[in-house]
Amino acid sequence: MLIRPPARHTVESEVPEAVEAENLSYPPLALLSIGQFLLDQSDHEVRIIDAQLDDLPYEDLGRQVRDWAPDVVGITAFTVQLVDVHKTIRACKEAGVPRVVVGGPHVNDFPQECLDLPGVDAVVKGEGQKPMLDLVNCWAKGEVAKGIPGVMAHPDDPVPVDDVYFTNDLDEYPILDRSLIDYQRYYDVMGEGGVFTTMISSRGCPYRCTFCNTPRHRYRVMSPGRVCDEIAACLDLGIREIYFVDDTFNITNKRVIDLCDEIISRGLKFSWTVRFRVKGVDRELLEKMKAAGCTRIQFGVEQGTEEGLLRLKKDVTSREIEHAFALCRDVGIHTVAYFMIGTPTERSRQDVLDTIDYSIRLKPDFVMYNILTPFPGTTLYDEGVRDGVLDLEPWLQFMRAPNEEFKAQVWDEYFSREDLRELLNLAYRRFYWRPSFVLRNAFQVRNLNDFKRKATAGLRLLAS
Ligand code: B12
Ligand code: SF4
Repeated sequence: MLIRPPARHTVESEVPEAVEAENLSYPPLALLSIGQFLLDQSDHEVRIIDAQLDDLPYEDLGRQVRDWAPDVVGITAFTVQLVDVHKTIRACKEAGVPRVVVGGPHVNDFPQECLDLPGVDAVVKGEGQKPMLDLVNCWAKGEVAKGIPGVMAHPDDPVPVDDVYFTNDLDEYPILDRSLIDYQRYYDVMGEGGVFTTMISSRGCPYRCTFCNTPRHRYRVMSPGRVCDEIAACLDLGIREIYFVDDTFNITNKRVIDLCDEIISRGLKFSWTVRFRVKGVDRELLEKMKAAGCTRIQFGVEQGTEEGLLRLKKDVTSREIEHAFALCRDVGIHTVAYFMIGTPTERSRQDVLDTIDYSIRLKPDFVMYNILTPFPGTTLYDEGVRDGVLDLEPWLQFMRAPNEEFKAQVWDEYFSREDLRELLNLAYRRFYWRPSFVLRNAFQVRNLNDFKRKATAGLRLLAS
């Protein structure tokens, strides 16, 4: 049984609740990938529970686990959701589950701390498909799990902490059958209201933004043919919108163009969204993407000043940013701009207001603002510790004993947490409550459900 924990006690978030609530409507892609691999390569039975989607109370979760009585439960873990991961582990153990495995981004960063949590029998680092298969096969044969690449298991597995599993050939992963989950219930608040899913077509990113610790040396892509096979399987299920969650979709323009050519030549009709870097965006690329059905590009802009961009090692200039947004407008692809506020180079309220103004001047279709929250394991975090702004100890305590009171430290050299939240709310109001934005979106609403979703998100934002 593979479980995404409920999102009840997420570490106090750096985005307003209204935005967070809408964010949590994406499918559990990691669990789907692992479940599909197990089904493909073994006779194990698999069931996926998305306790987040249903906001499942722990008693109900425990009941479902007891009813199905799995031999092994696998849980996916984001660091910010550690309290819920912890409660999920407890619910499973109380329901009599013999073995609990935890994987996901949190484990990649803090494997030993996670293995030491009560109730955890093993952790999996890196891509979990193959390690999870080897682990459950090993347990099914009654053997002690030792020496499986990417796995650390009790008791006394001698696998070194830095041993992480990655495949060199992403095409070897089986095509995901989204009917393993309740795929019609997921949606994208910025989307067009059609049946929606997420997909991943590459792993890693070679850039070095200081706030991000995605694996740098292991950038790998799926072939266009493999990606299109999975798209075709989605279309067969009636899915019409796909969000590619690759860290950075456009590491090279050639790969994007090859994929677009394949989509066009196969006649695959759907609308899609990607996460992009600004660098390298040109008209030829955008026109090709538009022809292949791309309707939206999400850009991590983060800052509007050269100093801010340099400090975060974004490796782009504000001129390149403005050029990319102008080109998208011209070609007719919607844009989302991600910004951070409360960065080390925003030293006064005016600096943050300048960031907000810059985001409006760029004229994206949507903006997402986050308060910068440096995560341990990133270069920015190390810089904060070096400069005496951040302290690792509270994080370590949280990871060893997750508790609901923990608040992640923000970069508080110039602003208090309260100041930053106030500025964050101001940023959302300034962007979204401009008459030009409200009017444009009123005309873009496609159906009643779409209207309800957008209106609810908007009203919650206004109230925050
Ligand atoms: C899409 C995405 C989102 C989406 C949807 C997230 C979701 N719940 O599905 C949204 C926009 C909501 C989001 C929000 C956030 N995100 Co996000 N997000 C991603 C992104 C781009 C893709 C995730 C994905 O679907 N990957 C595809 C799957 C197939 O890969 P995977 O998750 O890595 O899973 C593999 C392994 O980890 C492992 N595995 C995973 N689970 C399990 C379980 C078991 C049992 C096993 C054995 C193995 C295993 O095997 C999987 C298959 O190979 C990643 C970066 C990335 N490219 O992965 C960041 C990432 C996961 N996000 C991150 C962060 C920090 C956040 C936020 C905190 C940001 C913020 N400031 O608000 C929020 C938190 C949201 C919340 N409340 O939980 C970090 C997580 C760091 C951490 N230590 O937890 C990441 C890694 C980005 C980064 N490099 O910093 N995110
Ligand atoms: S471009 Fe995106 S994924 Fe790559 S290092 Fe920067 S923030 Fe991380």
